[in-house]
Amino acid sequence: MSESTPDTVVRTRRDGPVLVVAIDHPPVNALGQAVRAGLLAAIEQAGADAAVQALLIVGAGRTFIAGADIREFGKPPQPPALPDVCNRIEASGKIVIAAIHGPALGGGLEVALSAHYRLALPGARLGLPEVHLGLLPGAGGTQRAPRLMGVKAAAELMLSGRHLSAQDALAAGLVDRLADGADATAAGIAFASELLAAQTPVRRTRDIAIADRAAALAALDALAAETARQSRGLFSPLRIVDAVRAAVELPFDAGLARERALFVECLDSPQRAGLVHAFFAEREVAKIPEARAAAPRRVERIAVVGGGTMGAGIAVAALDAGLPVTMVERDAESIARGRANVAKVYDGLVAKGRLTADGKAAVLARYTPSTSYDDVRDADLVIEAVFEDIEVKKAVFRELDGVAKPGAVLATNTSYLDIDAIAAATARPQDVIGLHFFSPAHIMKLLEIVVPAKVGADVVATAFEFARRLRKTPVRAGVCDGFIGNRILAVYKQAADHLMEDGASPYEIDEAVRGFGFAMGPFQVTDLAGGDIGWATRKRRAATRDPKARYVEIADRICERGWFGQKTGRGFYLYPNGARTGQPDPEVLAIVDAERAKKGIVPRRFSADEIVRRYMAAMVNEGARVLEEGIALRPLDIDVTFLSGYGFPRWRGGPMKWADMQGLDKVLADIRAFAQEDPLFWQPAPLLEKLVAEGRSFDRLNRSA
Ligand code: 3H9
Repeated sequence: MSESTPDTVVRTRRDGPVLVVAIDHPPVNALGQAVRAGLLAAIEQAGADAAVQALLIVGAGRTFIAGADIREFGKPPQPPALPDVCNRIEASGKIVIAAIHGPALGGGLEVALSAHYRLALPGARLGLPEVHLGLLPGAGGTQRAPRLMGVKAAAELMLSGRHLSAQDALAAGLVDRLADGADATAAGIAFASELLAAQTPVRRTRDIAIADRAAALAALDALAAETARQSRGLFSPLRIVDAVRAAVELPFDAGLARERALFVECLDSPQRAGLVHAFFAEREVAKIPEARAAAPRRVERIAVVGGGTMGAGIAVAALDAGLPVTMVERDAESIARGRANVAKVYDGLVAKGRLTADGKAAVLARYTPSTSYDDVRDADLVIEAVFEDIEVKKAVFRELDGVAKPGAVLATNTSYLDIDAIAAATARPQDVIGLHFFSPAHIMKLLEIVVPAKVGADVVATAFEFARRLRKTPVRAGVCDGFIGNRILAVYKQAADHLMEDGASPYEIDEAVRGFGFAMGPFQVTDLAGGDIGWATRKRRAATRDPKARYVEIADRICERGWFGQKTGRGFYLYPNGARTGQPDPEVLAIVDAERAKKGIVPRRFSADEIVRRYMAAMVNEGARVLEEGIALRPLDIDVTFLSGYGFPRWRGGPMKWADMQGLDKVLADIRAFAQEDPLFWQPAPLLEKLVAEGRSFDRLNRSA
């Protein structure tokens, strides 16, 4: 991108009286400095050339313009600024037309709104998604969109960040005309010729008056109240409402100035840094060495072994991606349950009116239940999702080894177990990989792709390609107990248990963690997942646990009573009459007190801030260990794991980005202070100490990987 010059990224050519201005800046025609300069030069060129009567702006490739160049945010601004370019386009004395054939997003749509006329082709997608990056439209979008589509509709478009189709954009008033086909230049020239023939004058969006200001302001008040309730600490949504309010209350230029001031506030906010990090990290995760080294194998048919909640969720995810799925269970009763688990998902969609009965039948026609392993013969990929027990899994893989065709990828959905050992149960360890889905598997975005020692690079590449087809977010992980996510979870969960035993109630801990931005606290998560799951893991680990390590027994006491959370009506919380939201339980507090007394612990108070600092320090410290052991390739892989699978607040960018923004020295200082009480649990990770000593950040490791 750095070699781009204005004349290479913005090309102009004359077609009769029309100057065609084509933005050609792969991959997505983002409005970097050279593109902005090129657009400005094109406007000047048109103004100076008497033969030019109209300008047509088009985008080369699949995109019209994807918006401002996100990589430039946080760096010193380089002129010309986008708002100035947009104002200059609008001020043109010759008519300007934008012909949109693909995504016109953010600044890209703002360029189009500055044009005098807009044409959309079938592939067009129009939106102002800046809110997802912690921003607001900063090149006139908050002032021009309300003038074209109405104040309420414009504010809702910006607050949701959603994209409009060509049809919807026409109905909303954002475009003037639809055209068929995919050739925006030809359609645009035809439209321009028509406008010129009719001697259509320039039509500037800024000159459109906003109708019924009182109603518009009332609508904005209602939106502001709703946004304040729903945006859970997000910074930019309320500023969006303020900027749109300026469009109603102020003259156009004063409105632009207000928009600019609010945009800069958002640009400078740590939330913007976190959200932009998340945007790029989610795209970087798929860039792994194996994908560069090998081509994926073909996957046309898949088989799932196991029809429980996980197996059914995986089957649905694959069916939704258009793949035929065979599900194998050991007997008629189990396969009937598996089939019911799959059908239940589609019945739910039919009940909500999101799928027709015919649509359901069409999907289920691709689903084949079976009680015979012979039916996996044709599968290109087999995913095992049976009971979480190493001997059971090995037996399944031995069986698969006997029937699967040569070259089939054999995947296990284990969340903790040793995949090298599972692979060794077959004569083809090069084909065995981990695909760790998260429950519910057809909804959760995260897919940990776990890479055992002997697996072939092409199998890893196949798994990433499969994730892409399923529209999952894949993260590459190495083999260890819990891989990236559950391994780190186990450690910060222990920090939460220590806090509980030392004096904070589970309810205070959950509240502090929610205050940080997580959707749920750790004890709510335990209740939702089922306390018995963690209990089984703790029992499994009991034999290998360091006898000197601190072990909190409170959760065991709760499980011993059969209180496994929501599904049993009580866990850490009470769920009377099947309630989904729990209530604090005085009996749980009594159990906590009794356990403290047993160990002679005198409870002390923890502020919400201290709870969060301990919780996060444990997460970051274990994250650093996961990195130095090579379980995660880069810090960003840990960030994406937590953003897409563990409810980590997106605007904080992920745990490692959060640590960078705090300052790694501060996080390390906390760990050292906590180590005064428990030096075994709070041993600083050597990588964290090294980075602090060298004055480096996790982000530096992202860039050097
Ligand atoms: C804005 O406009 C602010 C203004 O209001 C005010 C300014 C003053 N910049 O997603 P993909 C890269 S804020 C730089 O995989 P797809 C992306 O990282 C902006 N780079 O493709 C990837 O790079 P790589 C508002 C960008 O086909 C490559 O392009 N706009 C940008 O699945 C391909 O991306 C948005 O928020 C960018 N703006 O989807 C739109 N966009 O190959 C953000 C993408 O090295 N973009 N890249 O990994 C999108 O939503 C999708 O990229 C898009 C294409 C739908 C366009």
